[in-house]
Amino acid sequence: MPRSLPLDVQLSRRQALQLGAGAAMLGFVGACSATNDTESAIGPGAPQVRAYAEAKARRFPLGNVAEYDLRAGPSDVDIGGARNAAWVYDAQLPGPILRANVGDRVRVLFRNRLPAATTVHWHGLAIRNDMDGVPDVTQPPIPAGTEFTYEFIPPDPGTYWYHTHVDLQRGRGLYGALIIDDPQAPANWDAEFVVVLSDWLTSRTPTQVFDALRDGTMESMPEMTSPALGGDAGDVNYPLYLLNGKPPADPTAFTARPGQRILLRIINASDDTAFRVALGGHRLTVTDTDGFPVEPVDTDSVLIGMGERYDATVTLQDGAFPLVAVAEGKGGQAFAVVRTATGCRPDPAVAPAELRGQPLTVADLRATDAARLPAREPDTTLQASLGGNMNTYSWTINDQAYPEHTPLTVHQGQRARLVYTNTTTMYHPMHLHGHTFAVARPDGSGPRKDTVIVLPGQTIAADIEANNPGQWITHCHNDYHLAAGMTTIFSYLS
Ligand SMILES: [Cu+2]
Repeated sequence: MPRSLPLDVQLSRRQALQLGAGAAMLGFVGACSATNDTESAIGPGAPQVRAYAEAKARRFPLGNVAEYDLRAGPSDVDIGGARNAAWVYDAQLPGPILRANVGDRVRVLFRNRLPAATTVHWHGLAIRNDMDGVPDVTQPPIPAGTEFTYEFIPPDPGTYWYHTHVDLQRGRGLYGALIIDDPQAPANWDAEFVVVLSDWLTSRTPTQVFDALRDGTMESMPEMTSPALGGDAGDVNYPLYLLNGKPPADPTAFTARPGQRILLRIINASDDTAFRVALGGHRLTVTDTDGFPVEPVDTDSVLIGMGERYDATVTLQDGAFPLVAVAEGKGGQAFAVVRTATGCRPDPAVAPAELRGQPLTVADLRATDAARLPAREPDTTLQASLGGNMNTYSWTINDQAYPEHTPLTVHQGQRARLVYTNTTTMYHPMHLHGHTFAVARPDGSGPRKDTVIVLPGQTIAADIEANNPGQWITHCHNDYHLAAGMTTIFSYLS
């Protein structure tokens, strides 16, 4: 692989031409990029994007180069003794844990060996726009059989993940954990367990399920509702829920010693499932969400939507304990064993007492002082009204189904308030690329997040420092809702 790429990744001449320097980038972005004669959208190839990358490089002059090879391809994976046809990274489910230090130059030589075009998105990282991996917005899709080198500087430590951003490929297995360490902040735990949760189809592809949802030919499903999610818990009932790619019948085993302090890094990589997570016999201390610290809070269980991450510490008792992630409102569960001693394995169908009661949600979290955004009046307020119609299986933002959209526009240096209003009967985990917003609260205590559950009828405002120029999507992290159009573009203008 190339060893001498400059920070500005060498794009092929064709890519450079396609991406352009500004508004006339690609089809549907370019079509609505200009708001008047003097303003135009800052595209991924714009000098402002390069300037952002160069500023990051100056901020971290001592960063190392962290190089990875990553290959996407079809692979049969073993799910509880059964071979499942999957699309995965490096022939494993989930993909390999990618790890770097904050400020490193992460360089990933990505090889697409899928029978389809794809991209890789680095979920949660405020990296340069042209490395964000959104097809037709930040880069052309990477054709089957070709390579693309991603190169970026992760500016914040924490728990992140990576996944494809094309069609409904993610649910076939294209996801993995991405951990950014801070060498200046020594770990105050003895070991860490990375927990990747997903929902899994055994006999259909997500595209087939989506087509059935659209056609109205989906078989009738059991009632799926959850008070914690304010109503509908999902559109799809899954045969299996996986923890680190393993079903309850063949669970992952985490081992440690009694009394050890463990950091759980919990990532919800699923398409249509929120999870309620608990460790039997223990309380969890939540310390971070979406990579950013919160005032530590003790809880029996955590509710985690698609795309979200929660970090929690726990001091382990002596024995073998169930780590359970219930598919909220759906009935099944993902399961692993946490073992500090010999003894019987817990029943994979166990319902630990910690799952009763109210799970912790974003409403229970307060940003640490260091993580707060400074108080500032918004320069601009942007509305994102979340709509849907189950009869036509259409999911919209401001009554438009992407790629039809009217961009939400900002200028670099502004404080923007993005107001998500959910007019539907289902929750939507809303994700913004390239930024970690603050959940707006009058007292400024809202946690920093890049993905937040917006409950039915609820309004949540995201306060954003507009300091990462480019074209960024904001979308629902339910992959079926994304495919149906619940996306718009947070567009920087110059
Ligand atoms: Cu949604």
